Amino acid sequence: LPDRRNFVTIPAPTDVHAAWLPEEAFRPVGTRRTLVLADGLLAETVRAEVAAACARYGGSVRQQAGGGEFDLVLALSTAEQPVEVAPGECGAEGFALAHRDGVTVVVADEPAGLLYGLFHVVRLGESAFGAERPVEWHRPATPRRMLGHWDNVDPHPVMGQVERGYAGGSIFWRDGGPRGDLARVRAYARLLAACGVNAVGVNNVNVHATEAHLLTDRLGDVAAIADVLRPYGIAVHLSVNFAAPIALGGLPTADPLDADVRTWWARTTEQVYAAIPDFGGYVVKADSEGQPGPFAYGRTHADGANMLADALAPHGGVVCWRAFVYNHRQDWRDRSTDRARAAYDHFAPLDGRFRDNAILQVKHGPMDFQTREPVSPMIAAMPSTALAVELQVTQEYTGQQRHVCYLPAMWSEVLGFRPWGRDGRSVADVAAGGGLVAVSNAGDDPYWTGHPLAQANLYAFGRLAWAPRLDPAAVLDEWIGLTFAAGDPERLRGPLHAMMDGSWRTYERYTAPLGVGFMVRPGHHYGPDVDGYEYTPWGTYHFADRDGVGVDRTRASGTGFTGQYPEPWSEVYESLEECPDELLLFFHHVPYGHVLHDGSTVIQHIYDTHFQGAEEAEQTRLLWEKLAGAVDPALHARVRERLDEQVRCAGEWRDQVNAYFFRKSGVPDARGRRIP
Ligand code: GCW
Repeated sequence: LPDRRNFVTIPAPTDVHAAWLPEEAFRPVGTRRTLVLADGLLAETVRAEVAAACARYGGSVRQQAGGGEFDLVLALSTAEQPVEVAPGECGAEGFALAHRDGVTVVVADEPAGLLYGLFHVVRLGESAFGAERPVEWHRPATPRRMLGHWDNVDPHPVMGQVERGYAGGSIFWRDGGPRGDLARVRAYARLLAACGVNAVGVNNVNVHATEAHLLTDRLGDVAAIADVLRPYGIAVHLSVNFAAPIALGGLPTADPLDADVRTWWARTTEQVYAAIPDFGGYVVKADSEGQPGPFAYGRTHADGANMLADALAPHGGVVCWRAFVYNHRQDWRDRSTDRARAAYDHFAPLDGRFRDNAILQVKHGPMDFQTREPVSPMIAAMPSTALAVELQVTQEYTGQQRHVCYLPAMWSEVLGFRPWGRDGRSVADVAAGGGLVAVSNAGDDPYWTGHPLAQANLYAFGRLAWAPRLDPAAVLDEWIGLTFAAGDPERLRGPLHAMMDGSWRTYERYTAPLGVGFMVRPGHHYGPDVDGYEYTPWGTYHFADRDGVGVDRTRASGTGFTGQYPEPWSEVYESLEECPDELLLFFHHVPYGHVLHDGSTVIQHIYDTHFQGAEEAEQTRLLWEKLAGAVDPALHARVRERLDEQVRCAGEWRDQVNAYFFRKSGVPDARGRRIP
């Protein structure tokens, strides 16, 4: 690797919130005597982190054993260390942790493991140095824990600098060029390493004209970012345009089977690795929402992905090929076309035809990051293909970082779902082979995420990517302890759990009911508009009429989508009796009087949940008001301002959804509440 170690001299940015790495979180480490037995770039990062904490809190850090006692030892497994961990037991990024005879020990096979181990010790705080602790092993569930940034270099006329970004501008780009604020990039890298993320995609998957050049003549801008991310173990990925050989290479075609096209990609990729030796690979959105792809040449997506995989293979890179392929110009009158079916219909027949280093990146649900969707049947459909599961941390459909919506509650359900039934593998097990990927919610906002509490989603994504079985509430606890380390985290725990643990379900209650999805304002996707997408080409319909609502996706009478699931789910979803209530309208069109499992009718459920959800938003605001004085005033004000908007917007959702269904159905609320 090029020797670019001056990162330690990059000063911390002064105008951004420390998020989950405030100085105070390092006090337990910074007051102690630490020994770091390792060499290499990431070991230097470990030393620099500990040294910075010691400079502040009076501890010490040494690189050689002998002549002294230590409270914390971070050592490679090849070194002589107090707990015999055999080399190879930890793996590339894992670590072992123990506390024995008054010494806390972190052992790893590679410096990366020591870095993750150090941040784990920071997370544990004083308790890392307390009682005896037998050796415990920490190994990431998947080698690829990646955040994608939908950032444009040139602000897009409609989508702006960051597509679906709710946290200001890009961390990386501004007004057509690099932002040049490497201090912020470095601070971001630290935050990501501290929650376990090890890969970042630096540009939007919709690759417009300027951004296409990041692959060639603007590659230096990407290399500069890679240099700052590298010391934190984060590999850079680049979204590329499938038609790049035409636009950048001057070739007449981008046909993946054309020899010149293949040579162009091979040479171009060689140059990428010359500039960024540890480059992670490409991300590709092809034949999707207007992006070019292999269909134009009569080729399959396996042909397209394999061409790039072959160019990357000699260098150890991967191509993350997105499966988000569907017809966005469908006719709403055509009831037989079902967008939910699209990914499976396109990709399942190609199983087994992708190269080993081609990873198919599948959105967790079959539609598009809705508040509630079933798990995508794709996840069970391609046993011979490496799959990465994609989540959305940026809250496009979940309140756009104006609403409190703690998403790990949803992610944890998704990751724990077992597509083949109780005894089969889980979604997390499948993702272990390809990775867990998410769209980042961070931007150049001083709080990183617009809504300060949305930081918890970013933190939790990394933690769940590392350990998918973690309890979302426990992860929130970690986040509270770290983020508010300088204040009084104990006072905040109760109220913040009350505000956040159930916030995803609250959001679900006051928005689109029973899994039907959308009902948002077209375009920007914020706020209610029940029929907003009903007569559009986007394939996102609810089919409400005077008698009922929902999408019939059964084999018996609908689009047949339920048949894409293996048993037992193909039967469960097909059956009106067995289908879980929360997904009822995703799979079935039912009359308003249809009785749910809890005895309520669909129409009464709509009224009840909408009143309840909006009320819960108000309670959330009250809880926060009581915390004035317990957190930094500026942060408090920022959250309060967002909560005002959440309460307003939740009321709007409640009234529009309730009024809409009252007018359609004519059925009054059994409890006689006011429906406008
Ligand atoms: O949900 C849709 C978003 C698009 C996004 C697309 C995708 C980057 O509305 O803004 O494009 O998903 O995932 O590619």
